[in-house]
Amino acid sequence: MAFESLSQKLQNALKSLRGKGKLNENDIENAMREVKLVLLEADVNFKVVKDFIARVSQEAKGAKVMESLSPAQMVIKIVSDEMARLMGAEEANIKSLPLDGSQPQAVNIKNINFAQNKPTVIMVVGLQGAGKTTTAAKLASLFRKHGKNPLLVACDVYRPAAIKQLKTLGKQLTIPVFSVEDNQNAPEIAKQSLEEARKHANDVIILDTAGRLDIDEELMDELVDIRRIVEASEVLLVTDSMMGQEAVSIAKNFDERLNIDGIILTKLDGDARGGAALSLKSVVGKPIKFIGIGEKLNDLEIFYPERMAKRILGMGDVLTLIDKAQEVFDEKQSLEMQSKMAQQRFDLDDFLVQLEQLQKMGPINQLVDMLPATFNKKQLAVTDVNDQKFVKIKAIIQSMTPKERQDPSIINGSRRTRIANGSATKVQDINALLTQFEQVKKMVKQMNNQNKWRKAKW
Ligand SMILES: Nc1nc2c(ncn2[C@@H]2O[C@H](COP(=O)(O)OP(=O)(O)OP(=O)(O)O)[C@@H](O)[C@H]2O)c(=O)[nH]1
Ligand SMILES: [Mg+2]
Repeated sequence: MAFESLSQKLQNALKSLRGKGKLNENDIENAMREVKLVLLEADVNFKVVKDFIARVSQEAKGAKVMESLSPAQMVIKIVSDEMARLMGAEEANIKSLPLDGSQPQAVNIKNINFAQNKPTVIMVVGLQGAGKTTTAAKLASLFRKHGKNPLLVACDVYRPAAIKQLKTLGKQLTIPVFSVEDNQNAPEIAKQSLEEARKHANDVIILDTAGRLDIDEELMDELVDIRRIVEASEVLLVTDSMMGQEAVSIAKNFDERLNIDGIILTKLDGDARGGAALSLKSVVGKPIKFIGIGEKLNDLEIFYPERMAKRILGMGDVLTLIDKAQEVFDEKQSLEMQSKMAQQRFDLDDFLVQLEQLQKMGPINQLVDMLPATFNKKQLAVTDVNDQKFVKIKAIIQSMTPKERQDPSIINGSRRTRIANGSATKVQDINALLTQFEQVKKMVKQMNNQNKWRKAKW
């Protein structure tokens, strides 16, 4: 997951506080000294660390914490809140999903300034190889999921390969790409794209711009020109999280010239240390709006500071998990499933549907990282099936009679042999599948209970 080492070390640094009935100032100072080292090691800006430690220490030494029954928990909460603040929580970029179980609004990307009565123009800028082109395509796909009709525009005119790359991505997504061959005037292409968008009723225009190895005046002038001509609603800087403090100074530079609106931090699936994410907001003053978490076109998440802080501290990020589930799971189907679960009627057909949907949510290890450390993560491993295994499971279930699928308890020895023969598998495979089914049944029940509890709490 993102920031794995930072996450591990921070949790270790705070571990010493656990199990203590009461905390004194010394305990807190010792823990904070460790937290400070961990943050510096993660390449967080020195001044940012200093202020952070001062704020957390002051709050943690307050009477409320010292006298509370679970002081360690309270300190961890303070660290989490302050970390969220570092990453921009104060602005509450985006409203979270409704917690009462109601469906979110069609467009909940509240961190984007969508223009009224005209297409919203979003400029994607950044240095070479930061991930601009990929991110432009990912953004288009995300906006479409939220009911928009995007147009991608190739403004990186210096390399023919750049235009081709964007076109290929557009094709994969079936999202239109506007380009003008043999024209090296990026501002003019940007201008023409407004007309194109009007013609095709595109309400969001995403401009993929050229990168350079270093900040250079010529590029900045061009970007300033484009921004002015198209009256961009959003200038989003794409920057590589692996670059640490370097990413922060790049952002500062871009902001001084272009007055950026936000930052998209890419490659968080790599082993970035966390320094960029934790310093950007304080140093540059602009929020991180999205994060790139992989090379695939749906590997882009809206950035929620609170959720990220919780993930880093091992407190889980159940909300993102629910977001992902909502993208994949058909609502009606989910409700049906829930009612079946409640009545203990979850059968093997449902099991197959669940497995299929879980697979669509992404790799299991990405999901496991979002669960609180207290969750029995081993249980989830039973749902970790690759395509090959899935085909086998499907064949087995399809070789059962409807009655067997509804009530697997009737599947005795001779039925097992028949099913194995019918699906070209072994009796052991049938046994394994039935055990797995029982485990998933238990897990879904546990999740359901947690869900009920969550709804009741809020
Ligand atoms: N792992 C990972 N790779 C990413 C991510 N975002 C982009 N990449 C990869 O980074 C490489 C560069 O991405 P591009 O989108 O071409 O970068 P660019 O900024 O447009 O590059 P130039 O146009 O050459 O300036 C590609 O191989 C992408 O697949 C991410 O979030 N995670
Ligand atoms: Mg590019």
